[in-house]
Amino acid sequence: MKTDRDGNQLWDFAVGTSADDRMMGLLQNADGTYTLGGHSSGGATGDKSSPNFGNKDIWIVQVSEQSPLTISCPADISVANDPGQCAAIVNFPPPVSTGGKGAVTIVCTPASGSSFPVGTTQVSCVATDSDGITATCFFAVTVTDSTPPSIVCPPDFTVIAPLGRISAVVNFSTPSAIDNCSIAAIACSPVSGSILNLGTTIINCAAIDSSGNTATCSFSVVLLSPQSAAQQLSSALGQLVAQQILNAGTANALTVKLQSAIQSMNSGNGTPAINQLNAFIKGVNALVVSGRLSASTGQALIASAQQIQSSIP
Ligand SMILES: [Ca+2]
Repeated sequence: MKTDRDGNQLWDFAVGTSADDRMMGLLQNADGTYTLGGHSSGGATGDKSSPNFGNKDIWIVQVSEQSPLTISCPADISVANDPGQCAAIVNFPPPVSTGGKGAVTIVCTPASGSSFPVGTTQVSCVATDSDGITATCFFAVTVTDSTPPSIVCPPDFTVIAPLGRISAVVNFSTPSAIDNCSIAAIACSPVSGSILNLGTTIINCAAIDSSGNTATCSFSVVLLSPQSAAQQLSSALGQLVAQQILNAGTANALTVKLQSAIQSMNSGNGTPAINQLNAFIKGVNALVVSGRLSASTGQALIASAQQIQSSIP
């Protein structure tokens, strides 16, 4: 220990082993350091790295009154992620060091300006003086994912309920979702495979990322009775007339077949309805073959009629 003339402590310093160590003399050197001489009966313990060579080994120790090396880290940092990244480039002020001998270098790991992943990263900073003495401090960099996912719902669609039913099981594909980090869950309400009633049902879907940010989308499912589907097909024929793609007489011959099918279905007679829809399909085919209807338009009408047929048990 060194004190000033008034007995105030200026610094203290301890060196020794776990055994009996004694300081026998002290010299102040011209460079401000001190040389301590003494003997020790201790082995390789404490500050001594060599084994004991006899009863009392001579020690010569040089100490300086250099103030101890300290390092002070910046405060913890919290930032949002960089756009589109599950990370952020974070710059932080350099730590401040005091004391030590000679030039002091400070190295932080990770360095300022590094890309920090979402989450909390511990940064360690080490100050090293010219004697190789080090001091270390730590602080935390927390990057928060504030970017919600992107979600895309399936397109709206129409399905036909089984003849005579007011509801049906409806399946649909899961929405697609992407995120700058990762998607934790995608869910829809009602879920795919639910029993939906006739009419329009809005399906609401949401994606949540691993940080709890959410995105939503919705789509509609229209559940038609086969009669309603046949009526829509009948309306489609009317539009073809309005667009002068079909003449009224030709369209009417097809409409009559659809109306017969509707009446049969209203009476709960499935087989005649299937036959009347077959007659409709045959009529459309004849128009395509004779070139009075394009193949694509004809195929669309036939596909609709077949869809209605498939809903008749
Ligand atoms: Ca995100």
